[in-house]
Amino acid sequence: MKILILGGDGFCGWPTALHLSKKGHDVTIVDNMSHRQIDVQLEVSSLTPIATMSERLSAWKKVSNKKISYIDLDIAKEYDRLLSMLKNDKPEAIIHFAEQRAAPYSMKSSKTKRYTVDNNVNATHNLLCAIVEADLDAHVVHLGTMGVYGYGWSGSAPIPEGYISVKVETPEGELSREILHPANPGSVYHMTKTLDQLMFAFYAKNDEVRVTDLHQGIVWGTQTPETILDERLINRFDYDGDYGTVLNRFLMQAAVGYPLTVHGSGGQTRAFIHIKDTVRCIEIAINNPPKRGDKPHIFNQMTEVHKVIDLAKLIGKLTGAKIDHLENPRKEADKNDLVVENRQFLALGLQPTTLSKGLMTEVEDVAKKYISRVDKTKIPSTSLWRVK
Ligand code: NAD
Ligand code: USQ
Repeated sequence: MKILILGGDGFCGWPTALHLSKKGHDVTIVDNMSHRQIDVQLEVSSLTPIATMSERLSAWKKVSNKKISYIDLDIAKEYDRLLSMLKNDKPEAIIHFAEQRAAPYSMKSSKTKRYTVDNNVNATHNLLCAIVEADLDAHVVHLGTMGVYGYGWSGSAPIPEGYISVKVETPEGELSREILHPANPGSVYHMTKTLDQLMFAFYAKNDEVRVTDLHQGIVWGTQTPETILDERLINRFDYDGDYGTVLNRFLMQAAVGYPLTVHGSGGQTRAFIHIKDTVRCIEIAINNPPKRGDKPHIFNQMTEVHKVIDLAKLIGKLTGAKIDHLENPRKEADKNDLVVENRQFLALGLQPTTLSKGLMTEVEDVAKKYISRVDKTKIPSTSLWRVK
């Protein structure tokens, strides 16, 4: 299959590009390198030494004898180039990772809030609009987030996969409807993902664009069977206070002897998935496309649910790391219940990589190996949800 990977230089996009290329697909990466530019702006770098795109692609050619193409394009700003690319390349599937994805970065200042909205909303809308203008029947697979549902809205009731059944009282009697689960974003970044959902619903209804929206939990881990083949293929590992996500941050903090940075009590319960499973889920999604005229297919892309404090205690037990309870920089519930439906991926054959199988590998093979690259001053989360 001819596949475009928007955001294919990123943490989820790069291993996905390699996996799909290995499976024999004709892969083209599109990325404007904005995450690498934000690294420079924030004076942070990936814990792992990530190679340039041309080094990455030539290393892949060498180890696999397969070619991945690369186009440097800003999909939020360069509509005409995006349109010509779709008309010329005619991809059958388009995997859309190309958004600003850090909640703390999105809450840092009015500049980063506005950048996140401009970038993410325009990226998604330009893509949908260009697919229609190019008269292309490509399947869009978008990386959404579990955070669109919010936390605690429905108590301990399981979060369904995208849609919820409601009953409405009318003078003529009760009506039953299936609607998008109410959106309850916890950051400007998460808000952009709830806006994406409405754009998908509209373009699926109006133009019969085929969309699968993957509501993904927090991704942990670094390597996949392909990124491990050569050091120049290594995946990125963000550990800084803006882009680092909780479990990978704890693993790296344990390796350098930094007390684990639990926000508040750590009663926040979140959904998780290993990067190896992210890549497999995307392959499953492209192999099971919606039909024209279907409403967007929504899958909850997660495999496990944990409380932040339980993760910290588990890592503390395995490594001897101490735990620090910090004042929470975010505005979020101090504790919440979370039960998530993920039957669709399991039914389609996903076999989850569990925490118990991967935690220590990550500490030993990644965090400890690149310990000399750590800048401990970049660990604290300084982005505040409340304006002082
Ligand atoms: P990432 O920042 O590492 O990758 C995103 C890539 O998109 C970057 O390489 C960036 O340069 C590129 N990009 C951003 N805006 C662009 C634009 N306008 N034009 C072209 N390229 C652009 O992030 P990631 O962790 O790989 O996340 C990928 C997607 O998955 C995001 O949409 C994110 O919301 C979603 N997601 C990530 C996680 C996670 O834990 N990492 C969890 C759930 C959902
Ligand atoms: N947290 C800590 N200590 C830390 C970092 C985070 O206690 O050092 C807490 C946060 O306060 C929060 C939870 O851990 O309660 C998760 O934070 P996170 O940074 O790991 O995840 P989040 O900000 O939600 O964002 C990440 C990705 C985002 C994706 C989302 C999936 O950056 O792209 O959409 O996970 S989800 O959380 O399911 O919405």
